[in-house]
Amino acid sequence: MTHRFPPGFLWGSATAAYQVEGAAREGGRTPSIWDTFAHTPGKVLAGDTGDIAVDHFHRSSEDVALMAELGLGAYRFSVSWSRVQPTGRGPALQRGLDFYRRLVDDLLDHGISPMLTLYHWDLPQELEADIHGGSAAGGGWPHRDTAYRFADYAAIVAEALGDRVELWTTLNEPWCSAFLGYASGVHAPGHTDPVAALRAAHHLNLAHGLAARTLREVLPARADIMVSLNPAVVRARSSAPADLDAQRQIDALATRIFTGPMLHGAYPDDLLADTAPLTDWSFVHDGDLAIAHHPLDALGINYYTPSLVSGSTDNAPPRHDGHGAGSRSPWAGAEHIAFHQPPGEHTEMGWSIDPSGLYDLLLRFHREAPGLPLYITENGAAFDDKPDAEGAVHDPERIAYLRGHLHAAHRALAAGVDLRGYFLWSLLDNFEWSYGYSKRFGAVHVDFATQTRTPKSSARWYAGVARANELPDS
Ligand code: IFM
Repeated sequence: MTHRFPPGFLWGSATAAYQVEGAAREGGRTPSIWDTFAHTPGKVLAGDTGDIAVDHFHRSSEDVALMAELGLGAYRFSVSWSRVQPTGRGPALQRGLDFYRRLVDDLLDHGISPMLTLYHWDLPQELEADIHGGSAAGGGWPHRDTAYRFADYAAIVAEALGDRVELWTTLNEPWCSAFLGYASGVHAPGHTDPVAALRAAHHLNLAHGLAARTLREVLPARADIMVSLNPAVVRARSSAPADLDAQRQIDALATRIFTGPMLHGAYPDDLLADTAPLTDWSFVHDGDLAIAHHPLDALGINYYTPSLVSGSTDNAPPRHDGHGAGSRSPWAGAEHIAFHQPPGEHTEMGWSIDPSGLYDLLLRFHREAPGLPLYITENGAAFDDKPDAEGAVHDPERIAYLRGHLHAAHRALAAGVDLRGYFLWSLLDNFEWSYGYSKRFGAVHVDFATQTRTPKSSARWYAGVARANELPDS
């Protein structure tokens, strides 16, 4: 049986600005919440920061040439908001926009389609510290005005690059921005307030809708507007009512809190009931949900691993993902729910390897949003990859991971899912947030001391799949 993909299927790789660019203080860029967080002692493993990262800002031509050599058809990158609009409000900084224009032109010259993400977690620090709005939660995403600032920023980027970028993503994984940033504290800005996290989630939904509306006004009709979510695949440890209820609750907090407004124009009733002891949701204003429900041209899905939950904590303490002293549960109002390690193999992140979760997600959204094309905007794995004596990097575990997940994607296509592309996370080893440089997700190895790039065997394998538009039998 052959595993051919449809003609025109997009094979790409992905990165994000703070994880790869470096050049943190160049060209007028101001700090984002991640610069501040990473420079706060104890927040990131080994005190690592994105100051230099993998120097993509200076090496983007080399990196684009590498993508071309690998035969990749698309590159998903994010724009650093504080590089193009330093204070998060007011005029654009042309020098910042010029960097992205050069990157996009370089990609197009090499026949690589750019997919641009407006927000991959690096809010300008000035907006986090904003006191103008007078919100009890201070600035940042718990503060309503941030959503409007985001729409203005979207207009700046769309006006600068709308003539040459056709694939636009508003937010990347807003769950992480809201719940890891404001409830568990393992991500910037490092707050541990569950109500702030729920407010942040709502303002991210609003920001997405406002930005999608702006993009639709500014961009040519051919441009596709989407959002990249990390919907959870939540499995119950047993069919006991308490475990099934835990599964429902986490699904609401992880996934339906975003897909409700974005795809259906409403928050799920069970989410509102579960969180009623914390908030009355009065921060949702009339008309917000209609804005969040802006029509989309596609949906981006990021998938790595499933979760296994139970409703009682008698056998396992709740497990919170992420490094960081003083972190709490990200699950606002559901802190009692226990997360268990699923059986079987796992990656260097401790994440279990289960391609069936990807299949399940693709089928879920195929059914839930009929007619909406899907992209896998992130999928990949961290392993402890090391160069051998000859300098080559062999990563058979990553090849096996990719093969399994691409088989799952192919199965979903065969079941009728309108899947348009796959973006491997990540092109390069990079700054893995609170884990610093300790986790390598790249198909291309980076020596962080010299910035030397070495394609791993998985990069060559993936290049072969992309060129053939087909999965090899073995
Ligand atoms: O590195 C991250 C990325 O920034 C967002 N999605 C998950 C990846 C792996 O943790």
